[in-house]
Amino acid sequence: MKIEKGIVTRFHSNTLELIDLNTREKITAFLRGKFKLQKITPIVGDYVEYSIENGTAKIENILPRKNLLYRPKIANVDQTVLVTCLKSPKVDYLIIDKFLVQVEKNNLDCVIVLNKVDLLEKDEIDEFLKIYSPLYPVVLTSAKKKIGIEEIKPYLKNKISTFAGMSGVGKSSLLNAINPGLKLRVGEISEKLQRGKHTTTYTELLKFDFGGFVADTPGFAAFEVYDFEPDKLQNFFVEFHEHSMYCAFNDCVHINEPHCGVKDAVENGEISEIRYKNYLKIYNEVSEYQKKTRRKRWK
Ligand SMILES: Nc1nc2c(ncn2[C@@H]2O[C@H](COP(=O)(O)OP(=O)(O)OP(=O)(O)O)[C@@H](O)[C@H]2O)c(=O)[nH]1
Ligand SMILES: [Mg+2]
Ligand SMILES: [Zn+2]
Repeated sequence: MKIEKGIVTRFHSNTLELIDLNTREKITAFLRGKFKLQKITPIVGDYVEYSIENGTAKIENILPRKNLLYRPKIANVDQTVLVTCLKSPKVDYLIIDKFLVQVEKNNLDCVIVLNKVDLLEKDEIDEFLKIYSPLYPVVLTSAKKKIGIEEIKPYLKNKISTFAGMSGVGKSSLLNAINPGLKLRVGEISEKLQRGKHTTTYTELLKFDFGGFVADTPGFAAFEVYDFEPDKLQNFFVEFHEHSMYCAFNDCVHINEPHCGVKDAVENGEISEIRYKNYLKIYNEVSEYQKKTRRKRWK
């Protein structure tokens, strides 16, 4: 029996779609009964070994995962491309920072794409760049006007990426501009609500013609996963690290403590005030969340 290697691109109840890593062919494969007994299910992004018998492909082995993301559920992700816009739908910096907390919590590399720049004034773009370009690579794009499309490609080549971001920011539109063969469905922005309509509803791994895979994930509105202690939040604000070593207290959370390196850096402009304020807001949300779940546990 010959064993081939593939990557899982989509999952149905009983069958899986694979792309063979050598031939790049699309294959539909079945799970062997042993996986059900062992309660192991492959997920999108898994590297698998499969065999073909009488024209039927069967999964033989699921290879060890490099990592596992839960929202969306996908394995072996190299990086997140955080797609955002500022207008239509309106996205504020707090939402962006919440996404970045999730990115850092999952220990993923991140590229930020600011889409719909055709709707923005220069000073709006400059403010965005001032906050985020010292922290992450930032690419400015317009899927509509085909701006910045070539600049994103090198970040995507030969990697497994997820496109994350609120519904309606233009994730599917951008992917269509990057690789027209993908032909993804694009939604409208509800005029009344100024929100996206959750056009993309399932997780699928798509193949770029120039090499690499991407999951165009459903835009998630309720992504808050605060399953960590509030004092850990500072670890997910990457620019805090180099300043926290000047804090007088080892366990400083940079809020009420005196002689705080992070607060000093906010004061002298080395850390963005907007980011710091969002830190405080998210800190309170995490604290509230933790209190609530603790109360539930005691009941
Ligand atoms: N003005 C402008 N509109 C854009 C741009 N990119 C996308 N849009 C529009 O934004 C709307 C939403 O685009 P989608 O690509 O469906 O957004 P999405 O992020 O995939 O949304 P979900 O699948 O719901 O998560 C569509 O009407 C697009 O035409 C852009 O660069 N500029
Ligand atoms: Mg979409
Ligand atoms: Zn401090």
